[in-house]
Amino acid sequence: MEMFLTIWSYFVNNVLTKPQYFVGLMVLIGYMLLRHKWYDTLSGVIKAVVGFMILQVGSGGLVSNFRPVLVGLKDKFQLDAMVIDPYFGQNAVDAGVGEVFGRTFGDVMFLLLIAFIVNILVVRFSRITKMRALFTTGHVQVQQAATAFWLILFALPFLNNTMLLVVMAIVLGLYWAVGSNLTVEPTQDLTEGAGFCIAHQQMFGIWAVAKIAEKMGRKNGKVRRMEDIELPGFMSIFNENLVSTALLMTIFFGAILVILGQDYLISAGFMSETQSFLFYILDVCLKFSVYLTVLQLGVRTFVTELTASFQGIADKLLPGAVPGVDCAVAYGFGSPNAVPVGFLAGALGQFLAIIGLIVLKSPTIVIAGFVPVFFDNATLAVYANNKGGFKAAVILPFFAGIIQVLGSALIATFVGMASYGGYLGMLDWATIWPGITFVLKYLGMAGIAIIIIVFLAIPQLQYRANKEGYFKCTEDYDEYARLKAEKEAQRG
Ligand code: ASC
Repeated sequence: MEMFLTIWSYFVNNVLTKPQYFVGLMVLIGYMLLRHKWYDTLSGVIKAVVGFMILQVGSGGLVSNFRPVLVGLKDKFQLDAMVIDPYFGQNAVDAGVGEVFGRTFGDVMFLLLIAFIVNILVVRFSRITKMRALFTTGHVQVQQAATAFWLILFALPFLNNTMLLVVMAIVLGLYWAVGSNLTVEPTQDLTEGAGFCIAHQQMFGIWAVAKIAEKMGRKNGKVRRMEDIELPGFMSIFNENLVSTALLMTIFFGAILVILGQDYLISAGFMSETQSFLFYILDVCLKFSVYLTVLQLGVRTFVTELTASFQGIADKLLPGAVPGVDCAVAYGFGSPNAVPVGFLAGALGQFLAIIGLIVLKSPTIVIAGFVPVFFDNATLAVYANNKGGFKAAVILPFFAGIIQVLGSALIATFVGMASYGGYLGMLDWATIWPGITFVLKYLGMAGIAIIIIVFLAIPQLQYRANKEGYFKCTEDYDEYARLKAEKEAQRG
């Protein structure tokens, strides 16, 4: 017994609470089950562990780089400034979960594993659950598991650890399964049956935008898409993540650093007296791009192994299911112009909402992060354009931008994440997840039941609305499209 306890605590201290080794262990088990060659398994495990360590370098850098702005705004104006961005959100959880709840990021990785198993199980029984999609976007799963962990722990502090983990895993696993399932039809329509759906951070958003855009398109008679509209060439600079991050951060943080002023930054010890103020600002702002790039490299390196080792297992277990993939995959379909247009419309919405927060003296000020403003709104625009044309692709991301800021400010202040400098900030996490958090917080056990029932009901309602075509959509898209056209002709 004594020996078992010693081994267990060694395992907990060195593997379970050290995400880099925990991810490595998951990959090891996955590849061993798949009977991969020993050297492929070894290489996968190394990539998983080292990839996670690279991510830690990036996220550590972001935290220290963000410090002058956070500390400065607090000191000078008693403001909590918070970046809405999945990586900043993940960081905030990493930084705060120990201090606030006495938990570690290792717990988050464990939640991810169990929630993913929930997703696999409900898709395994898709004839009953009507859920057809497996969430495979691992880096997003890490960010979402981290945020869901905080939100649910905040809402249900009275549950013991095991119950809490079970509730979290069911809610998060159902969100993955139900959300990605909602994107099946719009994505199959966009790609004319390419056989994937979206597993990202705006899945309910995609569904809602597709529905609203369809109505807008119908009302206007013929759908006027942006395929033939020419954009000025300079917009192409926003196609590159690294460049846009540098530009956006220089504009936002540059402005804040100028407002904080050289004197404050020197007196607080952030900058030395001999340093040029201009180059200090450039240094700080451009480093965001550096650390984000490092962090993304780390994520990509370990996630590839994580999903590959899991995917093989899923393939054997889940015939007929479609994989949910990164939202950026959708940019290869529809109009390429929808991407920058959605980004700019969303950015305008976000900026207006941020000005609103400042004018109304909100206790939390939001700083636009690159990932929501770009990936959310560009994605929404691709779907809006496909279903409703140019107008829908401008108007809907604009409102999404406003919601991303206001919803995130509200929930992050409420649950205390704002003081750790970041919140996930993508559309579903500024709408659906605040809703889930409020229901759990105020209705307790009844809230848990309501959320699970609603999640289970959504795919059933989708199925009821189209019994004949529902499974055809993933299994035989041409037949699905034929049935749909027939129905529409009948409707006139
Ligand atoms: C995210 C996230 C990213 C991007 C990427 C888009 O939510 O964490 O790195 O969006 O997945 O392709």
